[in-house]
Amino acid sequence: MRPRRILASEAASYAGDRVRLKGWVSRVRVLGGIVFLELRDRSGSVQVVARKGSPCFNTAKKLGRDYVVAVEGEARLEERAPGRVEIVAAHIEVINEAEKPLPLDYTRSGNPLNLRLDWRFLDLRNPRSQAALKALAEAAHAVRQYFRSQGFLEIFTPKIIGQASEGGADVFPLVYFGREAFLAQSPQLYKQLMMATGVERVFEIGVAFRAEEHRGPRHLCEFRSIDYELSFVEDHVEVAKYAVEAVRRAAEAVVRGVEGYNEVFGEPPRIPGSPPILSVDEACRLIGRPGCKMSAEEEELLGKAVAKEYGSDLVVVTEYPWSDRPFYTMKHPEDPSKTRSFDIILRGLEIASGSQREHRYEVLVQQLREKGLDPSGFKFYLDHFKYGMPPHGGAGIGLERLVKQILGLRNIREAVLAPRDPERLAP
Ligand code: AMO
Repeated sequence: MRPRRILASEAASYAGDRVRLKGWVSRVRVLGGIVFLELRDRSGSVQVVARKGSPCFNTAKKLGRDYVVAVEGEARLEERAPGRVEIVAAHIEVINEAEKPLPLDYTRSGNPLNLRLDWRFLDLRNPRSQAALKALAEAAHAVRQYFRSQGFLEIFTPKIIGQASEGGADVFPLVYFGREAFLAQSPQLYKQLMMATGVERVFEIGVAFRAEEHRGPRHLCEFRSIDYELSFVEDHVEVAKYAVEAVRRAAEAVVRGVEGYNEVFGEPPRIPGSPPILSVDEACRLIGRPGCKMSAEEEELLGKAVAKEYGSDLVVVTEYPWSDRPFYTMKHPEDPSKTRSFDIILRGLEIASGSQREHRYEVLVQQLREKGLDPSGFKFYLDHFKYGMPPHGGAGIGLERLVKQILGLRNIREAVLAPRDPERLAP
């Protein structure tokens, strides 16, 4: 009978048994009559030793880094070995070789990001790089659980659509059987239309496309957006509470789920039970720039000021000017130059944006016109506002931005499997 196949992390619990492992050689050292190998698999690494005289000694000596191998031998507790266990190899099979040198030495830190992204699937052999994928998965899972626990229905909206959901700019056009269509910038119109159905609460974790020319560390042309929408809201502050709680749950899940979070990524973000909520005007005064627009630089300044003043890494900024917000945003009842809107700034970067929506048909048509958009292009959306649309609101949280900020990464491209930006279409 063939010995049981185990994972590297399980070796200690099989001490004394003959076992089989499959994985990659991450290190080879030949010390006199012994070859020490480090064997890596999805669970971690274990030391493998091949002694002179063993039938696999010669094979072991010829192995190179990143060879794919199968090792059979006895698991043995050994004080001097990392993890206090090693596999004494009796048989080593080379499953596949790896050319030398690798185009990316993924074990090093400090590789240029572009090279890392060119060789993303070698880069992802590095546990720190992989941690970002784990963080994405943990954050998405926690957010999904949170919204479900609050009675939100998960929906899946189309990504090929007939009109620019966020208004004119930054759309990727495509030809759809001879007709003009676009890749969805957001599920905005559809999540709002779901409010007409009576479901009252929906969310989606889906892809969003933006043809933005930005090449900086915060923008992608394709990102994942966590969207939610709910009916019968009183105002935008009520809406924001769901985003804050989703962000908190995501951060907690990442810290819990990413192995060695603190050693690798440092202190987790501080998100108090009731984080500060400041109007744009108040936020601008706090950073000593009265009347500012909350540019990216001003968001950074605000992040620092709020951390100092409130001991919080998260701040909700409200009441953005009408001129800066999309047509569907409800204007402020007391001052129509402002809106019932908010952004969430985590560690000095906008990670979410939302509002109470305009649900009154005539006002909405008027707002489209004010933004220079043609209401006839939005007929399928607008018409539903005539037949019993409740007051509602919602927000979109950028998943990659969220993970970037939770991990403290410098560039959003590190927080995505295969980034799409104006230059990059491969891998
Ligand atoms: P907005 O356009 O602000 O709002 O987007 C919501 C959130 O999505 C993220 N995001 C991006 N992430 C990476 N690259 C980009 N190019 C990019 N653009 C946006 C950000 C941002 O806060 N429909 C509204 C949301 C709503 O009101 O419900 C919307 O899309 O984290």
